[in-house]
Amino acid sequence: MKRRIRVALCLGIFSFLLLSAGPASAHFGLILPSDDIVTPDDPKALTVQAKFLHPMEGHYMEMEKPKRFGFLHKGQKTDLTQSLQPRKGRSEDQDRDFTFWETTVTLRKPGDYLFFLEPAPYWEPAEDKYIVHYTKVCVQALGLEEGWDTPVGLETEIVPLTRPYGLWTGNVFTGRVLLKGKPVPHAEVEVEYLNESPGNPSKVAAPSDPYVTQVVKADGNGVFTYAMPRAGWWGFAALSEARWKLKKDGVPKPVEIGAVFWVYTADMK
Ligand SMILES: [Cu+2]
Repeated sequence: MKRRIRVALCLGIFSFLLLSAGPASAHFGLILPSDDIVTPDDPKALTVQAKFLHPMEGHYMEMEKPKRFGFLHKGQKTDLTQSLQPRKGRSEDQDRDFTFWETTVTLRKPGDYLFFLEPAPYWEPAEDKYIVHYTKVCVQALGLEEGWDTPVGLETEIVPLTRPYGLWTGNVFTGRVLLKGKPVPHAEVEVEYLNESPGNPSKVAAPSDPYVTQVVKADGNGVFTYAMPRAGWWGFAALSEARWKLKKDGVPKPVEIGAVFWVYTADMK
């Protein structure tokens, strides 16, 4: 609870609003592919964007070039960090541009592509700490459904127990939270809707602050479940404090490490 109030302060500072006017919301790393499924008759190049934001509010943070960005396919990692290009965006209610990162990749081989991202540490003055969100998304390619349940081996990550593509609105997403490869019992997982999801007809307004970020807790084995009530992209973030610190002006500061996973849901029509 405390943490979410501080996040509200961060938003206030960064949107140059009155501190008390900042809505409660959480930070999320985001990997946004132009498609979550690439079909054999449509093997087009995929645009993949990396962003750092408050998804429900549509507030974007300035993002430095990620430390590491790539995908895992059939047990092999491909590094795409050097292919990332900086892009500028502007969200409706912010009077400044923000930087995000983009690349294009053509998925030529069948199987699941687990895209992953390790960002540069983000300094959050309102919370007096750094934030590092290890982020993942799965793109299914050319008909072979294999690989989505493989851990990438990140410092912390969510490993899906639900196949993370081809999901209908209303489906549940179940995942396991890992820290250094081990389950995190009773991890707290924050869930947010990407209000600017492609295909989302109208922005969702939160009736009050608790609606912005949904919160679920994992069980004793680090397993959590959430049912997604709307078509679009949904982000899941499990947060831990790192054992290590990073220095800010020579002073060691705590580091929030997040395991973030994104899934897309479509309406049954
Ligand atoms: Cu922020």
